[in-house]
Amino acid sequence: MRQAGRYLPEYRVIRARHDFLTMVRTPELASQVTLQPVDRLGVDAAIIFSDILVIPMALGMTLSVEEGVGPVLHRPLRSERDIGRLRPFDPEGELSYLLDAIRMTRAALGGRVPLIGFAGAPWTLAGYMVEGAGTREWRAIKRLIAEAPATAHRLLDLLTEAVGRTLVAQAAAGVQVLQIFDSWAGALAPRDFDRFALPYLARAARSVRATGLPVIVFAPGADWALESIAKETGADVVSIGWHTRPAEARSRLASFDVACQGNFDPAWLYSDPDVIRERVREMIAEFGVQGYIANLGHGVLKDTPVEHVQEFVSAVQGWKSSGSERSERSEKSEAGLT
Ligand code: 1CP
Repeated sequence: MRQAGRYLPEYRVIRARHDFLTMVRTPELASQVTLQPVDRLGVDAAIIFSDILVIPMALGMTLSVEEGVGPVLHRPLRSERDIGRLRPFDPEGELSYLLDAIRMTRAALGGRVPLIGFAGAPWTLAGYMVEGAGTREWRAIKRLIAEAPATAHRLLDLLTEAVGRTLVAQAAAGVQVLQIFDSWAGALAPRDFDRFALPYLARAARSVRATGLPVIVFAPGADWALESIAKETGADVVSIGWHTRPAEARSRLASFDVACQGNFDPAWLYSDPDVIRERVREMIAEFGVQGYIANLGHGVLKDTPVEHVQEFVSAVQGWKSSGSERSERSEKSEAGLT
């Protein structure tokens, strides 16, 4: 999940001097910020400091990140003509800052922890490009799929190619894991998810198989589709949102060869460190340690006390070294039973 950001004092120091987009587009700054949670928290992986909205920018849209408003894409796409105005996609040219940041970060990490690259899924990117910003109702994008489904499919198709090529370019630049965020999956009714999100998510995920890198897929709010996500995307890891009970996710995914990641509700990082520790213990016990990446179920919320994030990490890492609290699942697997 998002692990850099304003809850980190050292992030705020850099952010006070540069706006968010300058940070994203300056490889030295992006690399520096990527390392902050690794250095401060001792997390087991780094995720490159960037944003899912770099693809719409590379396609020619203008992005601004406004104080108190969040990211805004100007002149949102509403018609076939608007889509026709997008630029041909060239990740090596338009996203060279991202690829340079990856190369620089790999060198700076010196193999300490793996580096994760990522992109937004086609449906989520289409949502931002048609709405222009985050929204509660998703009225413009839903109107487009209802009124002009062929236009929506054309946009989704174009984005699928862009997402796949961006991830492949990140792999070539040195990331060691790829994650696809379908953050707006929960906006769709199941049958619409099956038509407008899942096939494109699956195509994007499958188009990067040739890199040989592990692929993580995250579609929060559409956890009812866990099985079809696992089946259609062929992902190595399915990220579980905090709406879903770990044991339920595990049992529904038992017949697929996938690991699970998640799913601590980041809001509970506001609670007392003792409560965090107890909740982490429960979460890990429920998931079981086999094929499991302990993580949040969404990004760190701003104003989260950094010591509480540290508590989460040390509770997870403490579990690793304590033999007494292992789940039945991992004991079985150690005995070669699973
Ligand atoms: O300092 C600031 O004001 C910027 C806040 C911020 C940050 C730290 C934004 C704006 N993006 C990011 C970085 C970011 N975005 C990372 C960082 C990697 C790291 O941890 O170092 C990642 C993985 C993302 C991905 C991203 N951006 C997603 C997918 C994950 C998710 O949260 O579902 C989404 C939806 C975005 C869009 C976005 N960018 C920024 C904001 C505030 C948002 C959400 C806006 C909205 O939907 O209303």
